[in-house]
Amino acid sequence: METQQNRDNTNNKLEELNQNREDGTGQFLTTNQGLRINDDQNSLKAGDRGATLLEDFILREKITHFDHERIPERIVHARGAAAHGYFQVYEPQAELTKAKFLQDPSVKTPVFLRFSTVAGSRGSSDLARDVRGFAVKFYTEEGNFDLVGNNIPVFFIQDAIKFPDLIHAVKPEPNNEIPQAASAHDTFWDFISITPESMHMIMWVMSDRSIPRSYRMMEGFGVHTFRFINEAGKARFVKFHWKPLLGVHSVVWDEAQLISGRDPDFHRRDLWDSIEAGAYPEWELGVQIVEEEDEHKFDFDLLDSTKLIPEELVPVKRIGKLTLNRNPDNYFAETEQVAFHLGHLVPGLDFTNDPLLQGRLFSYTDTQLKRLGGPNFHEIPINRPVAPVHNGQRDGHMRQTINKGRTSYSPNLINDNTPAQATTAEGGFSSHGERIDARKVRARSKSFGDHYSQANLFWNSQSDAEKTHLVKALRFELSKVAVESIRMRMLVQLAQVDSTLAKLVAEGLGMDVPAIDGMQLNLAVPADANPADYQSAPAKKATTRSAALSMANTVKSGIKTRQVAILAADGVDASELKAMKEALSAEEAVIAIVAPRVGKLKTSAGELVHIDASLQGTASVLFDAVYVPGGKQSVTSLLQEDESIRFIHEAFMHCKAVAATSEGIDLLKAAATGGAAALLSSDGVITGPDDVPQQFIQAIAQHRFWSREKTLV
Ligand code: HDE
Repeated sequence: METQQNRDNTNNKLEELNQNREDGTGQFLTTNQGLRINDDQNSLKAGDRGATLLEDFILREKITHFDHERIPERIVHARGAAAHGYFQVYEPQAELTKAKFLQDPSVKTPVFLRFSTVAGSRGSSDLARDVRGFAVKFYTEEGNFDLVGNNIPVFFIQDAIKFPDLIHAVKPEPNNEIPQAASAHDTFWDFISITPESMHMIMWVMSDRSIPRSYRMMEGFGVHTFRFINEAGKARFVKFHWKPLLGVHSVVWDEAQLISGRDPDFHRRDLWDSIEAGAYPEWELGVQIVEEEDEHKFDFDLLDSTKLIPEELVPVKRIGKLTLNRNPDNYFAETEQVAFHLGHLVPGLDFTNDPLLQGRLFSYTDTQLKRLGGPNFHEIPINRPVAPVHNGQRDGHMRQTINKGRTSYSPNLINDNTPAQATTAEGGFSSHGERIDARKVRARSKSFGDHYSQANLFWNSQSDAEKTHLVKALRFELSKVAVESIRMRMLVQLAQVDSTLAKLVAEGLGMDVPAIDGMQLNLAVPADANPADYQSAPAKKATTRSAALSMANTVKSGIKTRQVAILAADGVDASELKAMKEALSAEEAVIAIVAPRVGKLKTSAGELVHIDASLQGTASVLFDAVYVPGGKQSVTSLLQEDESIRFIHEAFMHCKAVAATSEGIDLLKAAATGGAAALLSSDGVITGPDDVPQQFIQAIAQHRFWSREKTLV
């Protein structure tokens, strides 16, 4: 099998990183000065029981380095996982942009992609209900381009000045630092309940989008409207999308909570293992293009990050593909030290005046100065561009570059006025000459004022199962809110989005939806302003549904990389086991034999089969589907284990594909709390008599069978 070690590392960024890679295999142990160490077990002492001597420079070096190992974690997006890969454009995009990496389909541009949760600390669980970061660094010939996006296309707030408030509200509460990586607490909902601009984002975050099945099965979005500029200087608005080739899939909330205990590294591990196995994750880069003259033709503002452009209004054109094909060698050096910034861009791209985007342009460099300790973070190997760097910036903590010559200023005569500025024809970046003629004001544009209509479009576009999950998520979150007035306010906000939604959430809280009675719904109002000017009208009811907003319409065509558990013990029916393994392997699913203990089991034909996990060491929530082959002895053993009953029960409750053949069906019956007949006749429960493996494969591809749940709508 291809492994990390023997893989062909062709891209130029990976080659460039080689100069910093270190491998101690087969080498002597040394100090940081290269001195070979003779005794790493004992410090230098006055006598063998004596006090340790200050002279022990080897001890001091080792302990001092250890003492300084930690750096501040990211204030947001602290927990992450990343991988290397490459991007290839399908066709030249010269009409849209002059960016070089979007021209030549034969060029593979190296990328580093970091996924993250937002609210939790570095050590929190992957499965928190949260937005996921989707940050891509393209190492292009013209310099680094960072597309620092999320897995949700809109954001909570419209203006960067509110970001510290939002994050303080969602982070653990300051008095007791509880709860970790969770929005289900008073301060978050306090802020949200009086900040109606967040209501569209709340719909997304309360949907299953915020509990992805894997990083490989998430969409990514640039969120803001950016600009593409072509060679002739023509500008167009652009929104960026990443579409996963495996489709967009999520787990269920109960499952997410269980995974957080069973394997808090579930998403990290999934990404790592898939790449190690050569099942490289892939996304297509999509763009929505809006001509400058159409800027004002929508009933929302393109500069407002709480709005998306429905794909029905502006289709997403897929222009290239990103493939992740190499895990990092070192988490800290690469995943932790990578520094993204929206202001890392290349000619052919530019910003808009989105006030959220504008604030981010300040924040990212500022935060790296604190986190990475000084102005030379661009020299850290993972951050270095492959394009050459020449300028007059000098010195500072941990400077690596040895700048030759006497000049570090421009213009100069001594060095022939170099490094020289580049003309635009030579690749020099010049900002788009947008005309601005305005009064200086602190204000929110009136065109940002409709806070509920797109929230309603989202709600209206969900399937019944998705709506049910969304209602239950809100019930869960708001049930954890202790302050009654916050729950009440939230119900009023939800009523502005959709009355059924509000009513269903209210039922779960044992409340009625309160009347508005002149209540101001938006308290984010400047002191001198008229509050009435800041109130949004209730949602314009969506007359259509946007198919792209529902995960029910995603790709469901295959089972590649899906994790399937086969429950078995000694005496398992050899031919049934073989038939299922062959069928699943042919579809590139990942199979794990789960048995009462680890080691090997003996099939009915006497063959020894490796056991991948014991029933105590794993759980159904770590798999997409489960199969129980026959074999009297095997099933009798499984029936004696509480964990195997629980395994089936949970898989069924989480609406997964479940299959069994011959005696294996007895385990399904034993696990059926609602009656065996009901379980066996449920959608996605495959017991034959026809070709069980093929039916099972089709069932796994469906991802989940929501018909097993009671819908609320
Ligand atoms: Fe970020 N954000 N953000 N953000 N963001 C950071 O930068 C910030 C926003 C996003 O894997 C920080 O290096 C402000 C939107 C990702 O390293 C910080 C505002 C979107 C990552 C910061 C936003 C994002 C960050 C913390 C409101 C989606 C992780 C550490 C104006 C389009 C990148 C760091 C990684 C990280 C600031 C809003 C995405 C503090 C002020 C909207 C994926 O600079």
